[in-house]
Amino acid sequence: MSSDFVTADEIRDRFASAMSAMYQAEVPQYGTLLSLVEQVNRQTLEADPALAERLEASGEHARLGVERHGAIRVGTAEELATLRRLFAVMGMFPVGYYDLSEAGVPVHSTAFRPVTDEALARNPFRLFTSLLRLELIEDVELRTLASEILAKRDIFTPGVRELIATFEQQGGLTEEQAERFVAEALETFRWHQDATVDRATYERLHSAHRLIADVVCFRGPHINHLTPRTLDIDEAQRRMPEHGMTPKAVIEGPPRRACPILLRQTSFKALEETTRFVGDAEGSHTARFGEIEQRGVALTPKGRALYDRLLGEARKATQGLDNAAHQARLAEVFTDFPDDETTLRREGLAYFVYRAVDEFDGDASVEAQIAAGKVVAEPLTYEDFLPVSAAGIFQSNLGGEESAVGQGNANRDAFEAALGASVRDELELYARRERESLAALGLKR
Ligand code: OOG
Ligand code: NI
Repeated sequence: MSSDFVTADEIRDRFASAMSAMYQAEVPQYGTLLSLVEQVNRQTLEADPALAERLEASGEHARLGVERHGAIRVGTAEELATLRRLFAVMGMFPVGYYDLSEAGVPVHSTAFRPVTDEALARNPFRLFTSLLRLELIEDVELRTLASEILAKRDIFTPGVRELIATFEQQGGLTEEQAERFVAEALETFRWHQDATVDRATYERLHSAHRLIADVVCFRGPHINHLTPRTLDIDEAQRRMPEHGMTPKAVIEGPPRRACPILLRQTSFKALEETTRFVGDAEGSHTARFGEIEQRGVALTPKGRALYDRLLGEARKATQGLDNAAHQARLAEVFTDFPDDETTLRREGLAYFVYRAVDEFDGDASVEAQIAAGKVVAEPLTYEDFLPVSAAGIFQSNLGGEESAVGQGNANRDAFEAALGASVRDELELYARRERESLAALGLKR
């Protein structure tokens, strides 16, 4: 009797809010960040009623206050594959493949997230999930040591393992099971002050790469940040220091635009935290940080190619600049990117969904109906991540160190083998949503 089951959307919504509460208790600055973003969003909407109206109409306004993404890093294929099953309970599926070895970070990643319009509108909670690539560690002895340590831990509670299996057998969870599931699942992402290794081992792994120590030496994949969505990242970044947060040097991603594209992100530095090692030695570890993001329209492959080309050009010219100069230079380079919705749409640079605002018949061309005021095109929000930005965030929180760990070593097949499934193509998801919105209206482009 499927009607007795709690929906996946409901479980995800409860889990996201439990995760947010846990992170607020663990990292008080995150609470400060949330109120700052809330304040900026409120003021942005007050100052721009047209934006407010539009977010209301598209259903984005309702999700704004609950919208977060988080990030975790795991060490083994079994951990990743079990996470895939765990997230499926909450209607979150692996979307996209990100190769971070390109930037000297020995991981590859995907994002677990909801994929349908309804699910995204309800709560788009996403988790950027990275798998450590031990094969990129050159020192064989160290590699063996790391995998032996990882083999000894279980990052899941027996309870959550049981409930995942129950979900897979029943096709859903009852109210009582859902409640237990949220509580048990949360345990996996909790911060543990106690390391699983002695201090010498930690230091050995740490000196190979900070990230290796972070993944290998603890009992679980502590959530390392939770990111609220702001409507004005420049303003939020500007106000961070007033609230005791030191933002990273530059905002990642595209520059400020009239029609925001993709994703802009900034973070504040990780906190130094006391860690207790096996044998009782004390030390410190930087694991958690804060991040905010502003989301814009999803780009088509053509739009994305233009974005990547311009970002590459700007990169050469922005090395070492402070944020103001960096943004100014970026804005100059990006004048080659159209910045009005009509052009973005007509040139096939961005994805839109189409909605009828009045009855219409006759002409099946979408342009004709838009011109007649019968149909509106709304930009589809980008729900994913950007590898160059992610690398910048990783680096900022790894103390800015660059290392030569196996650069340019994408291996999607190995990632999918570990995951036990293939990742969905994010572009195909946007294209389908656009196509279906047109089909529902019986229109052609
Ligand atoms: C993930 C960094 C990437 C983002 O928003 O691009 C990321 C990590 O540090 O584990 O969160
Ligand atoms: Ni992030």
